[in-house]
Amino acid sequence: MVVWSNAERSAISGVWGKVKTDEIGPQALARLLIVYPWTQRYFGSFGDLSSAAAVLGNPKVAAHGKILLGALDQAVKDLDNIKGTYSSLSQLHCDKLNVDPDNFRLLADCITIVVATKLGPSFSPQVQGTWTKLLAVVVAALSSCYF
Ligand code: HEG
Repeated sequence: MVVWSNAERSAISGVWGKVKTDEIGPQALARLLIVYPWTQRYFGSFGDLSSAAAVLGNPKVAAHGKILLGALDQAVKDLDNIKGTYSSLSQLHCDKLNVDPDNFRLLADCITIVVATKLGPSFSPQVQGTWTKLLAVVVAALSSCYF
C-alpha cells in the first residue's frame, strides 16, 4: 500500500498544475521513440518514424502522447488507487500489446525529463523525488499483470 504525505500530494498537484498534458505527452513519447528506437516496434501502424524529425512531426505520435498523459492524469487525480486505475491497462499492455515492461520505466524517465525542462528551477530535487515516486508507482501498477 503506497502512502502519500500531504507534502507529497501538494508537490504532485503543483507539478501537474504547471504542465500542459497536450504538450508534455507528445514530447515525452517522441523522446522515447528517438532515444530508445527499439520502442518503435510497437508502433508499426503509426507511419513514418524513420528520423527524429519524422517522429517529432508524426501526428499519430502526438495523438498517442496525449492519450498516455490522459492516463497519467487519472493516476494524479486518484493517488490512492493507482493500481486499480491501471489494472485493465496493465492487462492490455501485457496480454494484447506484448510491451516489454522495462519500457514503462524508459517512458517514465522521458516524461520526467520533459517535465523538468518545462519547469526549470521549480523542479527542485525534493519535487523530483516525489515525482519519481509517483512514476515508480505508475510503472509498478502497469507492470502488475506481468508478474
Ligand atoms: Mg501504452 C495504448 C497508456 C507505456 C505501447 N497505452 C495505450 C493506451 C493507454 C496507454 C491509455 C490506450 C489504451 C486503449 O486504447 O484502450 N502506456 C500508457 C501509459 C504508459 C504506457 C500510462 C506508461 C506510463 N505504452 C507504453 C509503452 C509502450 C506502449 C512504454 C511501448 C514502448 N500503448 C502502447 C501501444 C498502444 C498503447 C502500442 C496501442 C496504440 C494504438 O494502437 O493506438
